[in-house]
Amino acid sequence: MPGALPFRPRRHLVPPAAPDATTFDYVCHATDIRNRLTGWAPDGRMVTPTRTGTEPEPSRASAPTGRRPGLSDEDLAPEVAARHLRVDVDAWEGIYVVGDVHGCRRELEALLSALAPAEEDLVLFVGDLIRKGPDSPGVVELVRDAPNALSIRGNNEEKLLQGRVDLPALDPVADYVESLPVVISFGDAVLVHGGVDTRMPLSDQGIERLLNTRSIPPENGYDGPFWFDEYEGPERVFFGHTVLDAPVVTDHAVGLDTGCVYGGALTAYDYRADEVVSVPAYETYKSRPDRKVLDLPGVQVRPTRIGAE
Ligand SMILES: [Mn+2]
Repeated sequence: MPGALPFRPRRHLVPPAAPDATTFDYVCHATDIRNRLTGWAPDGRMVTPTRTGTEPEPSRASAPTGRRPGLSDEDLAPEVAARHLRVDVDAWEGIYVVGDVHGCRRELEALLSALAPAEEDLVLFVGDLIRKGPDSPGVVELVRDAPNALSIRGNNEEKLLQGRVDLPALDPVADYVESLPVVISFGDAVLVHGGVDTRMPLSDQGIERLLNTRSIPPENGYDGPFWFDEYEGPERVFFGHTVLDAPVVTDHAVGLDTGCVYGGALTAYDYRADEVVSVPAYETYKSRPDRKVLDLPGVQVRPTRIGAE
C-alpha cells in the first residue's frame, strides 16, 4: 500500500480537549437528518432532538460494513492511487469523519470533547483543515500530533502546496500538509474533499477534480445540480468543500461541511453508530453569502438502507 505515507494506525488518545468545552446535546441519529428537515436554531444548536427512549440503541454489531470489498488502487487514476490510504476498518473500534475545520481549533477541541474518542478510535478529516479561520497551524498540529487522527488534502491545502496562497505561519507544518493522502478509504467508504464527477469513471478522475468537484458541470458552482444528488455508488463518499446548512446523509454520500468558519457548526459522522454530532461555532470568523450555503431538503430526506444489507 502507500508506503510513502507517514500514517500508521497506532493506539493512542487524541489529546484531551479544552475543559471549558460547551455542553453537548447535539448528538442525533443520522436517520433524523434524513427523515426531516433540520437546520440550526437561532442559538446555534441543532434543532433535531437527541435520541428518544423509544428508539433502539445503535449497535456496533450493525455497523454498515461488508457491503462491498471496498476501493482498491486499481479503481483510481494513477496520481490518486499514489496518494490513496486504505484503512483497515477492523483495526479500529470507532471511526469518526469530521468536516471542514478551516482553522477553527476551539470548535475542533469542543467536537473532540463531544466525541470523546478512545485510543481504539480513529478520527478522520475530509480536508480543509486550514485557511479562513483563526488558528490554522493549531489545527494542523492537533491532527498531526494525534496518532489516531488523519486528514485528507482539501483544495485549501492544495492551494498552499501549489504556492497559490502564502501563509508563513504554516511553514513549520508544510511538510506534514504535503504528506497528507488525497483519498482515504475503509470498508465501502471513501473520503474525498470535493466529490466525484458522475460523468466519468473514478479511474479517470485526477487529484484536482476530486478536490474541487461540486456541481455537474463544474462551472455551475453553487447553482447545482450537485454531484451527490446524482451519484449512485457503489462506494459511499464522505466529503466536505460544499457548505451545507445541515449535514447531507444518504446511501452513497455524506456531506459534512456545515460551515463552521462561517458561524455554522463543525460536524462529525460517527460511522459505527450512524450518528451525526455537531458543535456550533463560537463566532463567525468569515462572512459568506447565503447563496453559497446549501439548503437541500430534497437530498437530506432521501431514504437510506444503511446497515440493512
Ligand atoms: Mn472548505
